[in-house]
Amino acid sequence: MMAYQDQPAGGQNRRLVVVSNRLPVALEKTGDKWTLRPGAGGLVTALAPVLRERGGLWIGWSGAAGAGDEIQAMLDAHSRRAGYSLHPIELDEDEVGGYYNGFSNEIVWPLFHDLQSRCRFLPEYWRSYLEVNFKFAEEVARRTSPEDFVWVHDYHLMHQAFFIKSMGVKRNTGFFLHIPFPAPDIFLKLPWRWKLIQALLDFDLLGFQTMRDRQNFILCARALAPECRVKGRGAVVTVGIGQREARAGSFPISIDFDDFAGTAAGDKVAAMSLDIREALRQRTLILGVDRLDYTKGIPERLRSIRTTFRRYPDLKGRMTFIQILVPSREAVGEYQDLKTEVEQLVGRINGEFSFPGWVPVHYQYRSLPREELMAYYRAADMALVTPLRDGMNLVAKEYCACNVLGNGVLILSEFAGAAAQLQKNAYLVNPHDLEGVARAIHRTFYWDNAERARNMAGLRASIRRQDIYWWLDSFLRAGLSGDLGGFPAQRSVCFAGR
Ligand code: ADQ
Repeated sequence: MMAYQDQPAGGQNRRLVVVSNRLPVALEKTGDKWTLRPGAGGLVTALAPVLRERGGLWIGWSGAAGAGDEIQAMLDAHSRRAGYSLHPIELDEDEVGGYYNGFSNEIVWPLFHDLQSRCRFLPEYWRSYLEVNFKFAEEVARRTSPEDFVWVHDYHLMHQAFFIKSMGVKRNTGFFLHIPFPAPDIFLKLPWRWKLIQALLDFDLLGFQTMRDRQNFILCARALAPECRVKGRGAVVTVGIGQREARAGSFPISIDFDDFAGTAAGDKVAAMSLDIREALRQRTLILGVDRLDYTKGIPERLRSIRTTFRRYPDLKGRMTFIQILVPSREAVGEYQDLKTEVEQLVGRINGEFSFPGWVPVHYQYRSLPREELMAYYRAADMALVTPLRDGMNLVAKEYCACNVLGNGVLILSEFAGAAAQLQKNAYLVNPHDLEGVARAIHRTFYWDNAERARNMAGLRASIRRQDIYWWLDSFLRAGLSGDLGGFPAQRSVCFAGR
């Protein structure tokens, strides 16, 4: 019999409990020995002070199978240093196959990015997803008290509130979806659509990246239950079906602007950035930075670059495109095929256009150290951020924050969540429209300094104003008290044109 803490734990008022698929650390085995590397992403950096202050807890899969006591000892030592606890969930091979590789990455990931033809709707994936969600929920119930705020992250764990409730345990729960929520035409393909909508409505607060995602969620709920109620207007509304009721809002995630801008302005990054520019002989540098993923539109982007040089020969020899890809999901066949496709395209484009002293496309397949990545951002005259669909896309924001000279150009897909916030000063494109993207590159290549400076200043001001701390504060305020004073509703994106 499990012991749930249904009485408030003394002195632990409203702890923050974060639940995510992975713990914010990387565990690696070299020979017989495990090592732990703390996570360095924006989410961990932003959450760490709140977790420390409130005496928080982070629950997630350790990513390391069969390590047992050794891992726990390392996590305990890390917890003491970090000032909040890490609690690992162990998953066996079948669970990883069904819940993670299967349901999460072969169903939800493609479906929610509008790529339903890539989905494998296997019933065994669904069963495994439920079992693992139940396993997580049991730990959450066991390790938390009714006073805590339980904040669940992302599409792997959409059934947390449902299972916590079905155990008869009362918790204040919030959920943030980092990826898009699809429109009904797409979502309704999911065989377990009704169960998923109901499970999401078991959370107290649902956070989406954009108004469009929240609207899609409401449209899907209405399509399945015409009696669905929506109360209120603005940033957070209440959505209910029968006994279930959740508040739903849009909370666009961001980056630690000051940290990126400060480091990028420093001497080390400045020197590295100069080296990059000199190596390219001061040609205009256009940059793409992505995790290798089919949602990021990388082959489409390369085809747009090819179209640019075919259509606008005046740019030949004057512009270099650098594409940096961080390896991701390397064991999955589809990702290996994508890597091959990208490499073949790079080869073909360089074969078609290169001449002595100029190679149009430079390609790197590796994870870059933070300062090196910032040096590329700082050096780039233009960033080409053209996902086919993206929850937010932090690369777009990181690029602007690092553009400390204020003369860069952001060409941004209208299907990235970031477009809703940045549309005024980014050049929006449809990533499927190769000629449209080529036109955007050609036009912005000739933008004068004043136009570049005006737009970049607008982009940087907007990202600075709504940074990761603003995001965190908005979500926690909505989750803990419902107080949303001063939190404006987000605009929806205007498309580039017909
Ligand atoms: P991702 O799909 O991973 O995140 P994104 O928001 O672009 O996408 O973040 C990628 C991160 O990887 C960035 O912080 C970037 O700096 C880093 N990165 C990329 N290439 C790199 C390289 N070669 N070397 C080192 N680092 C590299 C998901 C959703 C997004 C959403 C985020 C946050 O898919 O839509 O914005 O979560 O909610």
